[in-house]
Amino acid sequence: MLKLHDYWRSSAAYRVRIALNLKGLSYESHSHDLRSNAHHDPAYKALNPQGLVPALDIGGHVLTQSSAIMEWLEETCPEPPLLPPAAADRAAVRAMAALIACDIHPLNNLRVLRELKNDWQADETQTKMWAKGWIAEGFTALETLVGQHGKGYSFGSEPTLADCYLVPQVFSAQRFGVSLDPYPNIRAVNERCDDHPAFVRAHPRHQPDADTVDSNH
Ligand SMILES: N[C@@H](CCC(=O)N[C@@H](CS)C(=O)NCC(=O)O)C(=O)O
Repeated sequence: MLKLHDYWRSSAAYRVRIALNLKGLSYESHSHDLRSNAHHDPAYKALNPQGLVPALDIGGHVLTQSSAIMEWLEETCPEPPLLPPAAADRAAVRAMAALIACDIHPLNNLRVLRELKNDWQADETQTKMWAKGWIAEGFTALETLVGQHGKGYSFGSEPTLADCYLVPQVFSAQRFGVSLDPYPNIRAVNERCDDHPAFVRAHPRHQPDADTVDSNH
């Protein structure tokens, strides 16, 4: 049985939940509450030296980094494919994924926002503006890419890895109060995914460790 080191509101873990569901793989979820720094626990750091979620225990090995985990899923469980057949198309999907994973998400991560507040005395409004600014810059480019490549989903007419990244990033953007009005292509893909059972089951509010009353902390 696959064991996912998870947290309901982690967007990197959310990506992996979507991919596992799209592949039809069952897994056990082990939650680490980021608010209480459960991910800093030495026992967890022995599994993932970065102390970040997600990590996937595949029995004998623990995989870290959501992109590496999802590539492993794609290699070991190729059906249904989450990458298109042509190499250039695969590069386009990976580029959309990297735009989110490398150029948006790390700038808005919990530890970065905590450091802005604690070490650089940024207040709530300033950290929010920081996060929203980087999301807007990334989404502006992603909007164009989805317009070029999407036919219902981010790339083509079937879910790909790009959607596994887009949907959690939209969820996170909405928590920061980003409007999707300037991004109709991104919004349409997100709405399409909202109707897909693999995405619905992976949604933070459907996770066993989710708060019953959502807070923004
Ligand atoms: N590049 C990593 C990012 C993982 C990551 O940043 N996870 C976040 C939750 S989305 C985390 O554990 N944050 C804890 C912290 O910032 O202290 C991946 O894709 O797996």
